[in-house]
Amino acid sequence: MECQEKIEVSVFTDVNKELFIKEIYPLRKPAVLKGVPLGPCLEKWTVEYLAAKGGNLEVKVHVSSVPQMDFLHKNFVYRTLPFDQFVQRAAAEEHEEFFISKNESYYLRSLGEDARKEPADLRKQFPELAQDFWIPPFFEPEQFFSSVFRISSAGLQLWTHYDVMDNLLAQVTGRKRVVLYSPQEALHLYLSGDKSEVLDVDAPDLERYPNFVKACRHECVLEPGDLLFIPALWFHNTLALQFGIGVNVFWRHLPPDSYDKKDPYGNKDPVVAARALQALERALGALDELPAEYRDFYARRMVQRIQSRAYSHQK
Ligand SMILES: O=C(O)CCC(=O)C(=O)O
Repeated sequence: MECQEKIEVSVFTDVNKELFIKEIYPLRKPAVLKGVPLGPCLEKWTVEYLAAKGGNLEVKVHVSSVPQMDFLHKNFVYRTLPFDQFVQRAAAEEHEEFFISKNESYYLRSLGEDARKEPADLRKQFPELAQDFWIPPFFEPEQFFSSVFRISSAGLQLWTHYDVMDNLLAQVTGRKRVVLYSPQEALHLYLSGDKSEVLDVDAPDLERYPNFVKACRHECVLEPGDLLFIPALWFHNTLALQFGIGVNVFWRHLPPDSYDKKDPYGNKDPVVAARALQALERALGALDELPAEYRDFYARRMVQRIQSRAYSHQK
């Protein structure tokens, strides 16, 4: 059935650690948190200041001729720029120097020193700027996984995806719309790995993706100083309404051994889930040995078994 309602993400004001841990975190639902002290970044992080303090560290950025970035069909290129130049370009609408076109859009998701091994940590890659951003003390220090710059041109829209860590997305400057879908909507989002194939969440191609209308949309607009709690596995799609600077902090919700050790992005499925998915592929390979009529019958039985044994929600 089509989902009729658009659900506004709940907003909590004057959130402190106790309120977060007792009232918000256990719900495992997204929440906008207002009034959490984020440090001097809120006043200081102008383009000029960021360029001066961030220096000329080389950063790998996404560059696209259209603002709606599509990871699955790769409508963007990766380019390297000194951080100071990148910030200046991302803040401008037209560029004298460009890679593809003078109106190209930019997006930075900062990376660790060795991007294939190490998660991003502002304190290591941008020590001077990191002092200006106070990580909210809503989890134990040993649960910390990464802190990531998210800097986007105005209009930049990032594809719908999920991460496997709990996440606080801090909006430091600029406004950003975020659309979210609960993990129970997975069957309606046409997933390819951790990403949805439905690129345009506002005008989806319903001939290709008819079940998308069944997915209930949660939505909020983040203002500078807001934090968005995105629980692990919640799908999110962001749209920068203005040039904006964000930082997101991922932390481990599950015991440390649950996570893939070689996952600098925080988006690889937990080891046990990855094992289950591999076992499913093996089971599907076994079904391939049957004639179509039998394969169909046993596949339906497997679906039913999975539903009755492992689903904890009806949707
Ligand atoms: O804010 C953005 O641009 C994307 C944020 C995001 O994907 C995340 O925090 O996981």
